[in-house]
Amino acid sequence: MKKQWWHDTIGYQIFPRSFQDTDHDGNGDLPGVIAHLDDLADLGINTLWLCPFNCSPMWDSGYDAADYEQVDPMFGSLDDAKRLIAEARKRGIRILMDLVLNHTSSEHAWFQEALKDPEGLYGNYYIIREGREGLPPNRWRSFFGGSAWERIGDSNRYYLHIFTKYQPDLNWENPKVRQELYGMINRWLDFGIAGFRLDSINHLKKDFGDAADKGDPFSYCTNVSGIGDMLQELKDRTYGPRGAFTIGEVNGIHPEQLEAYIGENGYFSTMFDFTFTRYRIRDPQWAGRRREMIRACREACFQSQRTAYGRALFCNVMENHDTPRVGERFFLPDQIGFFSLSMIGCLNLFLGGIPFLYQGQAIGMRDYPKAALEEFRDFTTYNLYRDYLQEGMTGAEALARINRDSREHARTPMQWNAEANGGFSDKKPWFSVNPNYREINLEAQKQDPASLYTFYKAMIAVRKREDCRDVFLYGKTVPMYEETDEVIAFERVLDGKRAAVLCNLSGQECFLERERCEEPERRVRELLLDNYGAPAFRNPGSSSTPRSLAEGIRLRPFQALVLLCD
Ligand code: ISL
Repeated sequence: MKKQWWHDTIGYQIFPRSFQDTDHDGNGDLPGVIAHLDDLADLGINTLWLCPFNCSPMWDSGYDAADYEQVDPMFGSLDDAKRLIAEARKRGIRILMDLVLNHTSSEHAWFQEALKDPEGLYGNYYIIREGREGLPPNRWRSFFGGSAWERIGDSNRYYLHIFTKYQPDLNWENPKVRQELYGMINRWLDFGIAGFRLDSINHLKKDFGDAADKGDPFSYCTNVSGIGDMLQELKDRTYGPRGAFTIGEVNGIHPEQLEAYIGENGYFSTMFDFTFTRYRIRDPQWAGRRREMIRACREACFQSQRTAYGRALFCNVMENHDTPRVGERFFLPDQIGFFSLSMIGCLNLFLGGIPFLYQGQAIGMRDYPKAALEEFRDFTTYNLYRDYLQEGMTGAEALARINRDSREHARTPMQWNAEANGGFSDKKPWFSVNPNYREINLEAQKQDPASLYTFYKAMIAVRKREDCRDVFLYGKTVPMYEETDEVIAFERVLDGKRAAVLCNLSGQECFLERERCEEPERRVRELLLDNYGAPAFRNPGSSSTPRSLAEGIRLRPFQALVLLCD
């Protein structure tokens, strides 16, 4: 695979509104990111993806841009953005922006003009259609519940919004729209942005045929035939010629499309592998079936690895701003702690591909259930609550469902220390801080040689080691011990160099028997990591370090071993 400058990425996603408040308004801001660049460099991070910080009414946390080229005053100014880029660069850190091209805010000037004159120039910047006898143009649904059409005043016209009604879809069939957006993207590249995470990017093209009647209710707007031409033009007219780093948020493409999307000449540098964000032990389908869930997740994970090997690099994530925290998704409540979280972190760092962490993941931040609906802040939470009531749930049942699945668990303010509000703000935070900040915070863990943060630092240091980096980035992933339940184990193999990653996802000890090892003669040359091996998380020559896989390996509950092998 041809080497690219961004192949050394150790990424970190920041949800700016919940990162650090420095101007005493209860909201995180860009100077707050600057204030913690040393912390991020200390962890070993070299790439930051910031969720949107453009002007926005914040109906969808900034994924509703009212002005693509201004920084929302909540987050600061363009000067702050410039300073962030400069200060990050001094620490070897590059900044990616979150680019939301599928839709704008309903408060964007273009949309306001479209409402005034739906037949005019800006009316064709959006997707406005005639209704049918007082009904929407068709039965398309929004990802966030309800119809995908919103009526314009008391006219018979409707506009399309595949997300909230505050996010009208842009008409990507209109070359003027594409022209406007390309200009904006190139100006951000001129500004010093190193690349982009491209939001909802596989929804740009809509199928106005009879798509609504196909199986998947979202087939009308997901990976619609012909979208490749749009994505190719987007790349050719903006980040492609600059060699910028791009991460596509893409769901549901077929393996044979992978090359077109993220191959050497793909539309994007990489795209997220959402495998591990899709499995949730609290989903009814997995209730009481954790063993089966892990088996399904392992199969999907190895399938991704096989699909990508030698062709492309996925971007591996365990958490993001759209999912509950990984601890609550994979473990029973009494299992969530240092060992389970450090073990699952090994899968984030040592599977093939580009690793991205989410803010709070490296210190083990947790879900924060709410006692009342009013404590939630996400508009989509209220949409979902309304839908659950319409489905016949009681208020308590709907609230319980929201607490089980809400993406807002990942949006509680970052827990920096044991001071008020976890050190996030000296004013009332826009969203309540998890009260466990007194026990779970960065300051405490930085001092603790046996903390999750220290283990993440150790993992990243191993990931970046000169003699290991290429194995973990490009190496073939060869599954191991696949018959052993609740274990995800594999070798990474490149040019004869081998690293075994052995993760016990169960709360019981397990034994990896020689007979089940395809390469029993594999000798262990170095113990790279052992989450039971604090403080150095590796204890060369200790009794627990196997000398060869042939001996069979005993894994303690939630133990993770990373072994360099001959
Ligand atoms: O395609 C999907 C499911 O198959 C959805 O996951 C969809 O792609 C996803 O919800 C898009 O999420 C992104 O865009 C949203 C925003 O609310 C999310 O936070 C962002 O990650 C609208 O901009």
